[in-house]
Amino acid sequence: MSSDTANLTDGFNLVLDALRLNDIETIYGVPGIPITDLGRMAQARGMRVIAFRHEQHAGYAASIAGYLTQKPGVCLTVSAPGFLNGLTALAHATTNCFPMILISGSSEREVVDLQQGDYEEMDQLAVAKTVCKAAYRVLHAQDIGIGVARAIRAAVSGRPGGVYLDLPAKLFGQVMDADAGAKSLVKVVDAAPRHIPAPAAIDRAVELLRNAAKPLIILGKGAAYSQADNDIRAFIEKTGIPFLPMSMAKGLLADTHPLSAGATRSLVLKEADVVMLVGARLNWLLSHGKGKTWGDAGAQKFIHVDIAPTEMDSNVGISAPVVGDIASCMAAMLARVDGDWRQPAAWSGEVRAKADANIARMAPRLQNNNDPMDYHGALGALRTIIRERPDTILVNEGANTLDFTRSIVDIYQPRKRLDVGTWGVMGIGMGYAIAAAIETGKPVLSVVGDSAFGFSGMEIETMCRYGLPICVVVFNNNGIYRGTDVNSGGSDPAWTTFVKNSRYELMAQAFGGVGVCVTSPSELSRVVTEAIASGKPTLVNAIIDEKAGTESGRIGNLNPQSVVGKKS
Ligand code: OXT
Ligand code: ADP
Ligand code: MG
Repeated sequence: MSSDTANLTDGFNLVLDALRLNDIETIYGVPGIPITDLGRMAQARGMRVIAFRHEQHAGYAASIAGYLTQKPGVCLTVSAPGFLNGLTALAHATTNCFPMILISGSSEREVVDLQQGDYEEMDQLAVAKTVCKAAYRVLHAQDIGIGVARAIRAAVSGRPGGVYLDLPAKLFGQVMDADAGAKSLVKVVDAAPRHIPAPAAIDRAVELLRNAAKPLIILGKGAAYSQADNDIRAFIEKTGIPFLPMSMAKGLLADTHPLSAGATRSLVLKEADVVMLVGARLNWLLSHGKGKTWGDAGAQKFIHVDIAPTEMDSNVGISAPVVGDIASCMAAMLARVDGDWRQPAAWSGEVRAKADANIARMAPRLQNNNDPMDYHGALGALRTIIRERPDTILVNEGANTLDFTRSIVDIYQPRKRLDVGTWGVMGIGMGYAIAAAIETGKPVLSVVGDSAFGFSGMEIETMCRYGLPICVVVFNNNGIYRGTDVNSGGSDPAWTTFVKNSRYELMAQAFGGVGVCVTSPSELSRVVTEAIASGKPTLVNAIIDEKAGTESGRIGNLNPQSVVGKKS
């Protein structure tokens, strides 16, 4: 630094100072004008900058980093097209209640607002506002501290979500006195304040549960996010109430726990008389709390534990709303479980018996060593691997690949299953796997359909470049749902199919990783075990019988049907 700039700071430095002051040390992104030097300077300071091949995957990485750490994951992009690529992930973070900040460089306000055709011109702030929890723009270097503080607080407080921070190119070069700059920074105090539930709300909920004959606790990813693992487990074990985990809440208590109703979902949803939702919304994944899934009669009473008051009564009336942060709510409820709590033994016995019968029925199918594999044989092998290495993080996307993995592969520890979430989105695979490895240092096993993989496959290079301990298993059945579709109207391939016998494993080899093709469960087991033990970035092309899947997996009922039929 020359002597005439020694007492100065600038926008570049202030942005990084503000992030570091708030313990944000990792940035996911893609470089380019006007943020390339920001990334270089972050690296020079020892921050981790994880550069992806496409902003969407950097964004998904940031979103799941937020979920895993309770700190906002940061994604950094260039203006207009880079910003738009990151925006899908920002919307995804908001929809899934993950804290994330999308920071995008933007073009010059004066030119953008007069629509004079600047480089990558776009009113990014206006576009972002529609899909995130909050959006801010900083125009002056002295406001960077406040802008970053507001973004952090908005992302993690209350219901977590995505926040957009717009930083115009000119801001980065703005200089100011270094002391004044340091003073302008804000260390956010108590970014996610506890929301203590009202005692009367706890009374109401506990009374309902105490008097229920067939109570059920549904755990959602909000419960997993809250990291109230011990109190949630203690509450369930002390009350003896069966629990049903939503997919990303699997492992909060082990799937093999005697009170787990995961293997008898339809029975418990139909029969329960009091249902307590903890960090799970009554959205499509729970059939909106009504209809056939719930036994049609609408006889259940609901207790809903959630930080968002407006979530109450969203789909059905809630008899006992408990509004607060889950850690505070569960601590308060646990304190109310006394020695004379009567556990619903007849009900939990009924649930266990049905779950055990379903598990026993599935068991023989998981042992098969068919070549080519079906989903059960392949997942039977992977299930054993996770049982032996329960600290492994499982990332999962696809249709059949998703649904079979969810029910077959048991999870034993909290926040060890990451999947497509509220939107059922394809493309989270590589971003999630990379962030999970970076943020936790644990091995990652990513089980993805061949279609799902295609959405983020180029990030295999990112995985290899950073040498991450990720094993990606592509379930290759030559297509979306199945590989057998035919186009009845011409010579083009059916639009659900891919090139048959594609050599996905070569993609890892191309970038110096390990790439292997397997056709039987025993080979799959050997190769994945080796990959996890070695920690080497690996891609396994697992050939699955192309006839084995079904249309849309378990949610085929959501496909609209034509009453008219095909017309040529
Ligand atoms: O009790 P019952 O009898 O009901 O039984 C249940 C459990 O009790 C029992 N069970 C068990 N039995 C024995 N043992 C054990 N351990 C056990 N555990 C459970 O099993 C059943 C089922 O249990 P489950 O799963 O808990 O219950 P259920 O009824 O299924 O739960 C309902 C739901 C809704 C909660 C659940 O189904 C769910 O979570 N579903 C999520 C579905 C989802 O999100 N799917 C992804 C989207 S599909 C589609 O949209 C796709 N696209 C379009 C597209 C997307 N999505 N995104 C973008 C950006 N663009 C386009 C595409 C392109 S999928 C897709 C690609 C697909 O192709 P791939 O090649 O990737 O994948 P393949 O299909 O493999 O080819
Ligand atoms: P799932 O898909 O697993 O059912 P959802 O995403 O539908 O879960 O629901 C998550 C819910 O958890 C959201 O309604 C959100 O407001 C809530 N939530 C997230 N974090 C907390 C927290 N710390 N305390 C209370 N509620 C939370
Ligand atoms: Mg497929």
